[in-house]
Amino acid sequence: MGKKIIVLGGDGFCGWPTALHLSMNGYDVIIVDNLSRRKIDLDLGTNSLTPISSMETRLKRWEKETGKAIKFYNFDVAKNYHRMFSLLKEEEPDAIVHFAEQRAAPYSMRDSVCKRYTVDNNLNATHNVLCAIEQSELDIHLVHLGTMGVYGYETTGLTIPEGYLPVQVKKSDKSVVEFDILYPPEPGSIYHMTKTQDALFFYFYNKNNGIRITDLHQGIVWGTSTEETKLHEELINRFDYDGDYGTVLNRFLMQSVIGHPLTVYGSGGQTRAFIHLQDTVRCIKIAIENPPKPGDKVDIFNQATETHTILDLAEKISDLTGIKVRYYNNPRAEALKNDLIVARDKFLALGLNPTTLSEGLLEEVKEITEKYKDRIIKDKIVTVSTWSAKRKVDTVGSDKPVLE
Ligand code: NAD
Ligand code: USQ
Repeated sequence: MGKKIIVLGGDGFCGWPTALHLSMNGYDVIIVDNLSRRKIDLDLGTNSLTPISSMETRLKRWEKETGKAIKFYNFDVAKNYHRMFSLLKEEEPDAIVHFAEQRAAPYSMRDSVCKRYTVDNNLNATHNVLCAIEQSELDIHLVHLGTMGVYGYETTGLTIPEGYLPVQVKKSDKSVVEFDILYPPEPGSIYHMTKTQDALFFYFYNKNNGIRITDLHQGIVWGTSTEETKLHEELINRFDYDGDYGTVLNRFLMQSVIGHPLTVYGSGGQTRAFIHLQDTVRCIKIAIENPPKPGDKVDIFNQATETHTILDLAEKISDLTGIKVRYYNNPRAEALKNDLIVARDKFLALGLNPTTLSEGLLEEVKEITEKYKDRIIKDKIVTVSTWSAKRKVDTVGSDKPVLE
């Protein structure tokens, strides 16, 4: 058996295919998840476009298809500290991959309940993991899924570095001191704010306790299938399409199949970073295989393979499908347009061969949507979560960009 890895949040959109990819590649995988994401779907009255099996069915099917066993523990990492700690002592993992957070920006801005849940859940989950690693006295490498959104989306003209910004400060004697600082945090939602605070936890536990940590600032993940999830329908991955959890490119692809106008917010001038799910799972394996050395500072990677404006994506899909672009009042407080230049040399240097947006892959997502389109709850497509009460919910849209 290869190295032992605990995947926190291993029932989720990124966690499930990651657990399978690691298991397929000889790692001994243990999943921890409290199934909170499935419960949020029930609370919101929505669902995954794809029919996801129970964890029990998923794991039995995986063992049947591959002969490989994955263990599963159902508990809340943010609340059950002692379970987390005792699991580390029992299993003595080599690494932990931490996905177990509430990850939707719109959900985190919905109301005071969702804001407070996101803060409690995300900060306590991350802190409990760090505290348990330290108390266990084991040398466990922590790989965390962060977000490109920690850097913010202001146009600066800078290439966003991988985590650290070199700065020069003039002292009173006019000499110049140079050092690297964590890139200044610029969160755009309560969810993104929790990720900027995670970074400070990592900084502290690395400095104070020498914990080896890799923080992956990931862009928007698109696609739904990986080589492993395609092995059997019972291994199918979740696909979020609703106004809170659905991310932009997967939403546009889903909308183009069912004939819904493509829901561009504002002018569509926002530039964002993207990565296909297949590359997400490859990057995580690469990160596990290349841990920081003892004594190294937190290792930060930008996990994104390309950038696009939202309007460019919508127009590309519109050209392929004939479904029209429609502009909605932006429910979010964000710039009308921004540039985004992202350094992403580290994964390339470690051998990532990026999968960029190609018609073939767009086709694959469309095929999945076509197959399961009867499951879509249409009135959950438009978002009702706004960044403040003065941003009115727009369910109708316009054929002209909304320039405010
Ligand atoms: P997801 O919601 O599908 O998966 C998260 C999983 O964690 C869920 O199965 C949930 O039940 C579980 N979970 C949440 N809180 C928990 C807790 N306290 N204890 C135990 N389990 C808990 O989200 P995802 O899309 O797979 O994202 C995973 C991570 O990757 C997140 O941290 C997110 O910030 C990051 N990320 C995602 C994207 C994306 O586009 N999906 C992009 C960049 C970064
Ligand atoms: N957008 C639209 N129309 C839609 C949905 C979104 O125009 O129907 C726009 C938004 O206004 C925003 C952009 O598309 O400008 C991206 O929105 P998104 O919902 O696809 O992504 P975001 O809220 O940024 O969050 C997602 C994941 C989150 C992750 C983040 C990476 O949910 O977990 O951290 O992507 S990043 O965007 O790089 O910060």
